[in-house]
Amino acid sequence: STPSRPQPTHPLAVAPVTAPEATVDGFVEQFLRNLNNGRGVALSASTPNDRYFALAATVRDYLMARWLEDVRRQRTAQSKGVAYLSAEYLLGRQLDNNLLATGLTEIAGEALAACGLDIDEVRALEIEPGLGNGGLGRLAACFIDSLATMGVPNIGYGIRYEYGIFRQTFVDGQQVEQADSWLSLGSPWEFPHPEAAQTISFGGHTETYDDDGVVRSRWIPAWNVQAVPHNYMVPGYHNGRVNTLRLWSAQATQGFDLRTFNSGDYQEAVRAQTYAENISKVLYPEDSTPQGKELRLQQQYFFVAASISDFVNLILPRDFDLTRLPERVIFQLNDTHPVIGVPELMRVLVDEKGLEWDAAWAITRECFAYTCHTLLPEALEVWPSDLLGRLLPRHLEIIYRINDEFLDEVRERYGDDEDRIRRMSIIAPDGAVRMAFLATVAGSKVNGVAELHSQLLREKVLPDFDEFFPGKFTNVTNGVTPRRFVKLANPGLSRLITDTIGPGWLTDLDRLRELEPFADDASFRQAFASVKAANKRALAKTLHARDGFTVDDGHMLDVMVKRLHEYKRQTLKLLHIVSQYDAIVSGRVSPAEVTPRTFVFGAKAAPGYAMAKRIIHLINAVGEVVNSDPRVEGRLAVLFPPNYNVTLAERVVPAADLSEQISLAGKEASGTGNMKFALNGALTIGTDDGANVEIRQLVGDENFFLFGMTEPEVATLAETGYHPIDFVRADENLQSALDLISSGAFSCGDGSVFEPVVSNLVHHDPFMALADFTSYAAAQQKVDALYADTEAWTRSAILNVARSGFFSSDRSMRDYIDRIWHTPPVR
Ligand code: 73E
Repeated sequence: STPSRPQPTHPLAVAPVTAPEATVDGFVEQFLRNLNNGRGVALSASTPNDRYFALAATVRDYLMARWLEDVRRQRTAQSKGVAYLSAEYLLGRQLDNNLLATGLTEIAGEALAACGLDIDEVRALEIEPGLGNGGLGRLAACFIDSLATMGVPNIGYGIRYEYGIFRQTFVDGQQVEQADSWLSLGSPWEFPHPEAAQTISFGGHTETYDDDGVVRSRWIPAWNVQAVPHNYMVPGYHNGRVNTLRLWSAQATQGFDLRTFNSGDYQEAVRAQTYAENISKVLYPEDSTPQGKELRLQQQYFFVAASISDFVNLILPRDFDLTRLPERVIFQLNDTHPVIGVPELMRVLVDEKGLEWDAAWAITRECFAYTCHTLLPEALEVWPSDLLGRLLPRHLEIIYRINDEFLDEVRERYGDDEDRIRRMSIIAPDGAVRMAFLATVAGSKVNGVAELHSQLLREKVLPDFDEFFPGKFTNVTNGVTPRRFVKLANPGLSRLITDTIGPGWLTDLDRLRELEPFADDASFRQAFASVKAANKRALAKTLHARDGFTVDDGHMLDVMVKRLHEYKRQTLKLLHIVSQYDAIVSGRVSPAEVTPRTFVFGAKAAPGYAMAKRIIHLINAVGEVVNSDPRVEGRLAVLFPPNYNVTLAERVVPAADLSEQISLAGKEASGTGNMKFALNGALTIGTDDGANVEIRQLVGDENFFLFGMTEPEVATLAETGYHPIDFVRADENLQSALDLISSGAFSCGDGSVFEPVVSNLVHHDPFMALADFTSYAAAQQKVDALYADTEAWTRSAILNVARSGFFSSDRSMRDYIDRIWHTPPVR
């Protein structure tokens, strides 16, 4: 039943919602009101958590009027919006970002000071919502920031995991995972609406029935759960716009079974509830690997079905003509995780709304677009048909029909080319459903995330589809939000930029080009270098407080932060560190000849990825030995702060001198850390992979340290047969670095500890780290040479900043709008 609409008579009740006054007094008043009325405490009796909540609530209050207005506008306007479907949003802390968006940072600081509080202490209490694994989830967060800032109507849909990405600790150098109970103290940023829950069904069977002479199919599900929306504000930067992020939480349809409970079987009484609520319990801690788990498919369907129903049944007007759905929405599929939405929209249109199959298919094909984020063939999701059929029987039927009709079209075009039909079938020979194929057939567009990636996607992963669907494939190179990753993370650089080129660049990042001439200005270089030095000191302070580390002032900061994966090649970096250490301790070079460097690693390994965990152990072991060996004379240090996350990234990125982007060419789809570093004035040492290619093109060869095989060279080597041992024999530094590890130098003399890592490299080396070692070491020598010339280095660093404006996620959003979404131009 529809709730009755209120009929207000009081003038206040019909007036638009207003924000508190944007003054220190106004802020203090609102803050105290939130503390007293919201938390039920007096200032004098408040805990730090009370203050954090009251501060967050106050910032929210300033955004509320705009949010309500934007929600209203987006409902009444008949314009097309973007519904971004993503299983991950790696948001980072909200307080600072929302203060920045509202322009209240200074007022809030003064207001809290007037209450006798230090805003920095309050701010430090925020636990970031780690609802993502890495780049893919962080990209989604950057995109919704950009859309709000550009004033593009958008709703982000995802899952409110009760536990986000695990908290990483090290015990004896080994990764130990802890649950990320980010909600244990509550979350001040979310608005739960249990009354607006959607019912999501699973299991059961299908049956056919006669609908006025037409045979139709319907789904008789076996069980269901409630999807409870939790709304988050997504404020634009200084534009008064606020979009919505809607994350779904699973709740049991019925609470617990009272009769069973009273009979004494407590566990049985809550079994169904526990089962249902497990769906949104925890984020899968995988990155770039498929996870063929039933619960994961449940999660995917759960949030996608809730989101589609939300849009179709609640956001659209009741009498909306669904044949016009493509005029109102584009569902952007963030990788294959939400692709089950394709058969779900078909089911809604055909089974629930009574549309004809062909009409529904025409609508569906226009309403979806698919972004692929990987090239690793093993990372393309497939669902065994028995699993899919058990959990979602009607969807499997729909997928079969989509596939049958698609393969008919293929036959029509190519005749009985059975080989091609087998290659292109959405259903694999073993019966599994290939979700990337389904997304490609259904999507109006398919995009990769960097030029090289999109090219390889077309040529190597989906060539038959590229031929079959001319014009369907496109590229949108990733980007990052400069609000969080320049302005918030690097206030010193931001101030220097504004002092130099004036304001406005933060929403028009190409304007960084105006910094170019200042690369030749000695006083600007000096100011730039002192910002970098201050950022390094700030990082040193953070790492000292957080992990007890000391960072030497004079060191180059050489940083590799990203998920631990063999294709990213943390081992390549590590072998180079070991070889430098080896050169010192064996007396081949004196410490004085070595450029003082601190190597910073940050990386989580998927809990089930044994090799990745061993590599983490090895990095820590090498650090322990190198850092304490007096023969090194403090010239080299290896720091591996645990639990790298967005909050730490905001400290590490602005402090870095050198950015390590050293994946095997053809494996890293794009990378986005690479962009963050370049924008903050780090130079990149990198392969010709992912977005590195575009970074190098833009910043110029002379401001980028390129090394390693190109993708075609990698392909040729793989074809002709790769024998890592040949490369070991050809480089004695490499040989002795490997020998040193094998000798037990980093494992108390016990060579067996890291033997699996060494033998995997020497005998298999699936990502060809050894083949690129010599070239990598040579590039590192060039790094040392340039670093020795402080002025030249700073000049290059400035040019990296000036030429990286392209990597704003605002530009990515413009490209999506132009090439894929065709949403109306931004006002
Ligand atoms: O190259 C990155 C890319 O920059 C890629 O590895 C990453 O997405 C980033 C953003 O486009 C990515 N993550 C995943 N696949 N590609 C993934 C796969 C399964 C689960 C979680 C994440």
